[in-house]
Amino acid sequence: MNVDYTLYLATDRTILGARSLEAAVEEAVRNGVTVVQLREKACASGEFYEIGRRLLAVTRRCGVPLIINDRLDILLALDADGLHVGRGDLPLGRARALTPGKILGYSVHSVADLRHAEACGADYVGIGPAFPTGTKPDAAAALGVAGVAEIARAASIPCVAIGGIHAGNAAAVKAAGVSGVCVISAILGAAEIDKAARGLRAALG
Ligand code: TZP
Ligand code: MG
Repeated sequence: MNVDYTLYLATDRTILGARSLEAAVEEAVRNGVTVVQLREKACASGEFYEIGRRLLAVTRRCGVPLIINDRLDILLALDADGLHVGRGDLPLGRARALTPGKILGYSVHSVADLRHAEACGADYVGIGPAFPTGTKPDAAAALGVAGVAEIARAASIPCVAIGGIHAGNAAAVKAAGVSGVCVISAILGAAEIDKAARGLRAALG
């Protein structure tokens, strides 16, 4: 599958307040988001499936891929477009074997992690955290633009940078050689989601 990673939105309902996730994601996609990841950390399986079902209707209608964080069972049950795993999740090689024809992403923090992703047949990697972030309390130390660039330079598969990225630093991160940037709070935490997505797209060129 040919994926446009330019502006990758991962979800977190906890920062959305009273707004519906589907409405927020649709607004973001209509204003420049090119790929969506359903990432819900505190969610029972039935609820995860139900949110995914509603979100998939949105992403299908808008023509962007929906990637599921961590949960292979939910990906398969929904027949969504991809799976994203990290260290400590399902082993990447097993995830690859079980997701033929789907997008498979892996979170990396080093060139060694990247090599593992490539060896296992991942389609892309998420490099992070680029900058300090309050969204992922257990995130490793920030890599900075130079750290992101070092991994991106070594990569033979598409890379997206994640962590603390917003319209003010997105251009510098993109210049590090990534295919795109992944954000949570810069879009879902914004008072005006349409403007936030457009601002990021403008910064990314
Ligand atoms: N992985 C590394 S940093 C991060 C994840 C999931 C959180 C990114 O959230 P934000 O709000 O875009 O900094
Ligand atoms: Mg994970």
